[in-house]
Amino acid sequence: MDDHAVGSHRHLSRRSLIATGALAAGALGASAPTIGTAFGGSPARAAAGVTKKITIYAEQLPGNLFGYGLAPGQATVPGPLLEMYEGDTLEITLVNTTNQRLSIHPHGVDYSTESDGSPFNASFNNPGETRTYVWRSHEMVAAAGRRYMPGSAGYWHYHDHAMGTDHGTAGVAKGLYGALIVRRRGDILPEKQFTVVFHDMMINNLMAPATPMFEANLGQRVEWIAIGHGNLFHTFHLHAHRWADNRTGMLEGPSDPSLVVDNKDLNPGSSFGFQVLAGEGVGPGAWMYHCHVQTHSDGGMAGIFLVRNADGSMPPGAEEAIHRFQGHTHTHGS
Ligand SMILES: [Cu+2]
Repeated sequence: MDDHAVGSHRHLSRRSLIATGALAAGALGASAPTIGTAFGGSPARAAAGVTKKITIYAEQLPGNLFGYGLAPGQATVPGPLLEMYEGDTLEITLVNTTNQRLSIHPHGVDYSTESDGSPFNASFNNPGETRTYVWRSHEMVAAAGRRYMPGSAGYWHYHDHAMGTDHGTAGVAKGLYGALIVRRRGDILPEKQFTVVFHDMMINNLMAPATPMFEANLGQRVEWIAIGHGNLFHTFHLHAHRWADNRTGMLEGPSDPSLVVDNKDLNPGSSFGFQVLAGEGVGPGAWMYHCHVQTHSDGGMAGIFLVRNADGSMPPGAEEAIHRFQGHTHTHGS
């Protein structure tokens, strides 16, 4: 994820973070040291407060779709998975190669009205126009007593907010969306990452059996980022795996009270993420992920999580299950 770093500097000093915290807690007169750096010696290797500059190309795709890509001709649905560490700034030069008004609007991070990506704030790209959007992030800040102001860390997402309507309804419908992860230093990094967007009756704008098949080898640490869009309410279910319903999906100790789930609401505009060890406790196989609204799963909102053997070979029964899935007739729910 640092591949795109062009220049880096400390955009926000420790001092200014403290000042920000002091402002937030000012009325209560609390001192406000940041605690985000208390996790020293983390496996995550980014320096504090770097600015990463990337260029994103918005392009029209076959099938009346639109996508974001990190290079010309490489737009995809969903768009590229963007990552940053708390404290980092992402400076995005969005090149609009299309004949449509569009933008890029993030969830979860900090931005000015100029980077809002909404026509409401006159923040969008006209057809053919290039515009820069700046997404900032910050670490958790101690407030009064035992309280903390949340940092930016989370499984977030970004999407168009200008095509078709002032809410980007046409852009979202046509594929202008993607995942955004803000990590806390010390977070465990995954070996594989899957972005799953439940959008109307589709997954990543596809319906079964054309929906994505995600693959991992037994024991690999895989990270799922689930995003909801459109006009329907969904529930995301993953077979044979479970996660803690918190920021990371992992428990922080034996007394961590986080609820452990294998099914979670995934409604328009919401997102969550988690990591699992592929096939942990259940073994390899072709496992299903799907929307658990029955008319939606019947209607094509299902896909395969193929957990291969640790050596990458196919486990018994998996080929047959995949074949069964591909031959399966889905009725279209309304
Ligand atoms: Cu659904």
